[in-house]
Amino acid sequence: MFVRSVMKCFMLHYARVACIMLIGILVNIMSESPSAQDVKSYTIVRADGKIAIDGRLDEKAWDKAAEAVLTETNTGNKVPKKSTVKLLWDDTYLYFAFYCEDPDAWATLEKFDDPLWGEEVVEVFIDPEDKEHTYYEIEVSPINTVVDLFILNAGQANKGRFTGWKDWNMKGFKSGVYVEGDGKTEGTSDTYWTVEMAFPFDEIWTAENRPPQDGDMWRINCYRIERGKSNDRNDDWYAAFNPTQRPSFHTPWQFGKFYFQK
Ligand SMILES: [Ca+2]
Ligand SMILES: [Ca+2]
Ligand SMILES: [Ca+2]
Ligand SMILES: [Ca+2]
Repeated sequence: MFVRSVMKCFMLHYARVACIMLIGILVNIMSESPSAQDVKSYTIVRADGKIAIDGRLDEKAWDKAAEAVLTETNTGNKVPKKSTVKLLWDDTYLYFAFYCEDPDAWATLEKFDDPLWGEEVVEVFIDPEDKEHTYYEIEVSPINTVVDLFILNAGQANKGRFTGWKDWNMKGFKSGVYVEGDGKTEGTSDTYWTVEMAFPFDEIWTAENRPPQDGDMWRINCYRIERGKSNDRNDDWYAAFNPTQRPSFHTPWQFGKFYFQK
């Protein structure tokens, strides 16, 4: 009886020690490599036929592309209005198609390289190297104003501090916007706006292969900023392909994984 209870005591003790060790290992994994957590992935298929970059997503080629739903940037929760993105590629371009359901699209900034992030916009961040320190940022507004930057990011250990090189321009970049409604004027009754973008592979300097090879993976995130009324910041919301889990889009360690498929 005594032996059995001593054995039981030992077993309980070791079970407890094993449990504490396991928790310790888990805490270590979580604190040492938070970037190892899974991010969303997407397979980019080839475009069959030509895509006219006019903002209208009526090419047959777009039917083949998977539709990814953008969710709230911090939390990954559903956003109030349908917000989606699709991608395709051919030997010359990487294509994006955004759909933004919007009861009132508006924009005031009209000059190339204006700071569009203060208004309604869709954005694409591309890090082909997967090193989380440099990436291309391009934004397009409902009136097809464009701003492009090359970003240097200090990385997760430095809280994603970054600086943007705005004088850099992506030569040959094309975009088109279609608005069901009035994308310029605030206060109108609109339905949605759609955006097409074409990134020439020749300008993506940091990519190992241009065009990419079958199976190549690039880190990319796609965003939408919805600002409701221009004089009220309380109705703003932010959507992302992969949630950044903080109030910043500049989190290259949270970009999605996009695979090129031939
Ligand atoms: Ca089109
Ligand atoms: Ca809007
Ligand atoms: Ca409007
Ligand atoms: Ca620029």
